[in-house]
Amino acid sequence: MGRFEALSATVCLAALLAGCSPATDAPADSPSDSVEYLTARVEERLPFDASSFTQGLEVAPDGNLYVGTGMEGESRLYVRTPAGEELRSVDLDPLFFGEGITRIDDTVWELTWLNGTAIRRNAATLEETGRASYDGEGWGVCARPDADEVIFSDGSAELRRMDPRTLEERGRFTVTMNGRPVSGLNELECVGGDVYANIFTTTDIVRIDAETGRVTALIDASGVPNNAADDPNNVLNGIAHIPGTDEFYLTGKRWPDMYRVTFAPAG
Ligand SMILES: [Ca+2]
Repeated sequence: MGRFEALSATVCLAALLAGCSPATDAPADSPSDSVEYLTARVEERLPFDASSFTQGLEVAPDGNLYVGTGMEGESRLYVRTPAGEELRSVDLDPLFFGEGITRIDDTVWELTWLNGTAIRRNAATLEETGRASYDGEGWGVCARPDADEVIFSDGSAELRRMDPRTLEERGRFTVTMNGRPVSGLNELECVGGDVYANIFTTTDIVRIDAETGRVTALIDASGVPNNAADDPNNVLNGIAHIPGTDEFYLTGKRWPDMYRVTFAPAG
């Protein structure tokens, strides 16, 4: 989701939880999930790009980052080092509003928000190699090569499973915590059997079981400094797992910083 108009439709998960006690507030016919409560701890601050309306963030096997950005006329996909050196960049069609990105094998996909179009590119050169269509809005995307699927978000509580080569939809599932749908699922990150998702406009991240859709952890990232200009659009958005570690990068829309973080038990 690119713009701020939909804010009123979203729910702060933390606020929702504040009124809930485990088990007793869950609907009678739904299970009480075992949810871990974690906190994002900053290990290192790295430079980012205050002009990037960040919508997608992923680390390549060589440790460099793919970044997808939004806004019509400004959207692009670029590759940079963790230290901030930009290695290559391609602009989207100025009519497109770029959204989530993910890499699988030698392909990078970039979604668009309201255009119903995903751009497929060569992961090394970023040259366009094709396009795919999908229904509705495109928000976040992440690849699960071991499951031969791509997970796709549209801002609702539903995630889609798609063919990683064609983005043909195979099915949908609802993300729930203690039986309640969790809406506003935005930028995604697939790690093994888990899908991590930013919750739109909040500093909450959920870890979702990719098979059942149940939330297994709620991660409080409110302690990660947001040094972006004072604009309600400039929220946390961007989570990328660092391969071979238990660490992640977090950033946001027009954030001048990116943070290497770990997720530790809260308290
Ligand atoms: Ca990501």
